[in-house]
Amino acid sequence: MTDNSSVARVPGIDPQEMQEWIESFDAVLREEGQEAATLLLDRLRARAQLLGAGPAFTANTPYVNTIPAERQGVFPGDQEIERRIKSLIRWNALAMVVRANRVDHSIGGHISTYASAATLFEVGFNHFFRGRTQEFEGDTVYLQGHASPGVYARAFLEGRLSAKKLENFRRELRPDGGLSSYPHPWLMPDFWEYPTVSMGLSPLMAIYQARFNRYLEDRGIKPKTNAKVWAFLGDGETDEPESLGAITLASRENLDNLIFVINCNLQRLDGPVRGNGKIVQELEAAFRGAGWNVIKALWGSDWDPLFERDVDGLLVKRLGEMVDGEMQKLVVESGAYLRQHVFGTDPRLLKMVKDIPDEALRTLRQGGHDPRKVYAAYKAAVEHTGSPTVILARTIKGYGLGESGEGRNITHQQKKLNEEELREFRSRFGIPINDDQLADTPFYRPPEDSREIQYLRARRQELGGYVPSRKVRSKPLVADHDALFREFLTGSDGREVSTTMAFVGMLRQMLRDPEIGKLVVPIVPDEARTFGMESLFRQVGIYSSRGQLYEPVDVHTLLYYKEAKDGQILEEGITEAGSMTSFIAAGSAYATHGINTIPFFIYYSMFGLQRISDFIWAAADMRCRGFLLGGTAGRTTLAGEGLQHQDGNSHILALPIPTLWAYDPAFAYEIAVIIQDGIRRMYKDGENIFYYITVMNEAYAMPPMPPGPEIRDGILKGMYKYRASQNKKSKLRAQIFGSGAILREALCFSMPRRCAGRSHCRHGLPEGAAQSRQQMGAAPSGRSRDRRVWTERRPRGAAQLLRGGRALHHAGHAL
Ligand SMILES: Cc1ncc(C[n+]2csc(CCOP(=O)(O)OP(=O)(O)O)c2C)c(N)n1
Ligand SMILES: [Mg+2]
Repeated sequence: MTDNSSVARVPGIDPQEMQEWIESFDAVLREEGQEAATLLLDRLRARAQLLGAGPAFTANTPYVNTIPAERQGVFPGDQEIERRIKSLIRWNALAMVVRANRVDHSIGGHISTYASAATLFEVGFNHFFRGRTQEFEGDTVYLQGHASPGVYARAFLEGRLSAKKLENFRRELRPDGGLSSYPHPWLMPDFWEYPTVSMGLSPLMAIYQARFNRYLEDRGIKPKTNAKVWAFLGDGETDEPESLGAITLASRENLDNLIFVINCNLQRLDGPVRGNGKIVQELEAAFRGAGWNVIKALWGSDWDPLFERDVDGLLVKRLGEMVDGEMQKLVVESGAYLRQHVFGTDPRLLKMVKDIPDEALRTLRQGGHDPRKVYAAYKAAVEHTGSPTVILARTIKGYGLGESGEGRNITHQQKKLNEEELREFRSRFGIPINDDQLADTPFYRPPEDSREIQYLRARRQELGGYVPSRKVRSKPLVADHDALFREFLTGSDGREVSTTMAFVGMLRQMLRDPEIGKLVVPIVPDEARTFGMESLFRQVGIYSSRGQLYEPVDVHTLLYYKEAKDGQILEEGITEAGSMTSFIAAGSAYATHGINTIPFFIYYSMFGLQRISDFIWAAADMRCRGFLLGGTAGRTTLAGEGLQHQDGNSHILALPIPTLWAYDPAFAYEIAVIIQDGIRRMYKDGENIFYYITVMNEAYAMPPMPPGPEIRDGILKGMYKYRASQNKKSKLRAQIFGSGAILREALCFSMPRRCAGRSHCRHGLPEGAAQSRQQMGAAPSGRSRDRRVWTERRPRGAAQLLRGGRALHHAGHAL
């Protein structure tokens, strides 16, 4: 029973009546349960709407924990020992950065991100993140990159990293090796799986990874599991457009295998994320609006008794109206300040905290620093079905750094602590290091048989091994796939086709192959028709987790838009960034899942390296494999389209990426040689490289591959002699180079007399094509060859779609 006097007055409502409403609701909740109470509210809301008195729209819930104390359940771990382990990790993470910066003050590193994320990480490591074992594929965890010192410090306690490695943080080239600044699978291939430090990439990668996991399951390529994809993000990071850019895809696809944890310390690098607003509420509205399950973990257990006393919601209201700038101030101020500024606005609030001393008020914990609240949120997230979950956890940036950084605007760049500050930190977290050792700031690892180490190891063993940990588990392919590409080496018999069409022909062949057919993952951002790929819709289907719930408008045509639950094409819609993260998921599946999926991502070349290069770098860092195809490349004949088809720079942008093999072919046989060799290098020999191949829309006759063993080699190296000069008399010698779109111009120049009109120029055409073909052992022309490799053999009626490069050419103009 509530005391009538404590009910806040609502203007125009009799307090007695208000009291009765609250009591009735409490009774329904108590006796009928939460579901009934929610239904009652829904019903009332609907009724109010009907009578024209509907409540104003709000996508927010009050500024309190989503999971009330009475429903949070029991924390299953040993809280005291976990706190000690966490303290040791905090110390070693801090020591790593402080020591490195003593040697060289330009080394950098971060202390305060991990300081705020420690509990969020530790509850995951001790209770949730499952390692990859023979029996279970394991969870995928994207860890906030700037918190890497904490991950290294944990691995040190786990016995996975030596003190020497920690010593050489950010100095990987030291004699005994070191540790990369951030999660970097290229530099630490046995440790890191996912590069996360370029902010905004990992949320998008996580969404498409979770969707790709479902794709593999729906296509029967991997067994269905309850593995989760976790992504730990900063609240400032959510300002990156990529961070929230695909959240509706995650809910649309019901990705309940996906969990975001957003570390809401209210600060970014320079200052508050939303000084004049509330980032938690803003994110809640965005995610709820997008259909996510939102769990707020804002307040620690110390706050529970206060909320219990807050029957009329005064405290909740007060916390809801304070902007983040004020909230941040509370962290650095005294308990008296907090009493005055939070509770001093209403005598009834002051009454609530009258028995709590200032010091206890000051140290009231945030939800993200309370393992019980974090555990409850994670448990609810992993048990939730039907939609992805985001956990918004309130923390303090630089937690534990006291005067030297806690909650302060400078904290992000804090890398040095003086002896006094180190002493305070040491004492606060109970690290067994003497005062006289502080100047040296040594790492500390308790003995192997200590309770801490035993506990930590036991927890990881129970959860299937260490995380993060990268292991390549796929088996190499065996076939050489000669037969798939042979037809493309022999030219098109004078038929005019584009290199795009040639590539699509190869893709079609590969999709039919018994070894690699099911492993091929075609990815398109709404350009399949432009590239003449629509016949693949029918051949292998477009992936849709729901199958096809409607009769497509073109169902009566042969090439109808076929969506299927086991469809193979990832038709991503207009998102090159999203498509690229699908590429990353598929291109790294050889390590993540032990499955050699081979992605072919084809897009307008102008919207690739120029637009989403950071993702392409991330793919390189992740040791991704696969093929990027830059379509309509090279200053095409689609000039009327403006700059979207005037790519002359993507190869320049490809150049600096060390593992990206970029080619600008002009002839089908070149593409065939490159792709076949690429599959061998990546999936048979296990090289961690990927390919960028530009393909064009211009149609011309494809010559056969010139004879000679050096040609194949030359193509792969990037240069070979296509033709010698026919002018034998000239004293002067010229070497004319060309590739891709300019190659046919180069061929004109190589003629004794330059041709007058390029559009009708035939100099690019091979001479003695039949002869070359015979020399190569291919079927001579005249004998009927199977033309399906160039364009799909189709029944009459679809002829206009068959016209290879030309059809493509016209389609391009129509866009
Ligand atoms: C794309 C990108 N831009 C800028 C940075 C530089 N940077 C590193 S950390 C940081 C602030 C991070 O703030 P937040 O996301 O809130 O994480 P916190 O450290 O507060 O947990 C910035 C701007 C970056 N790493 N990536
Ligand atoms: Mg932050």
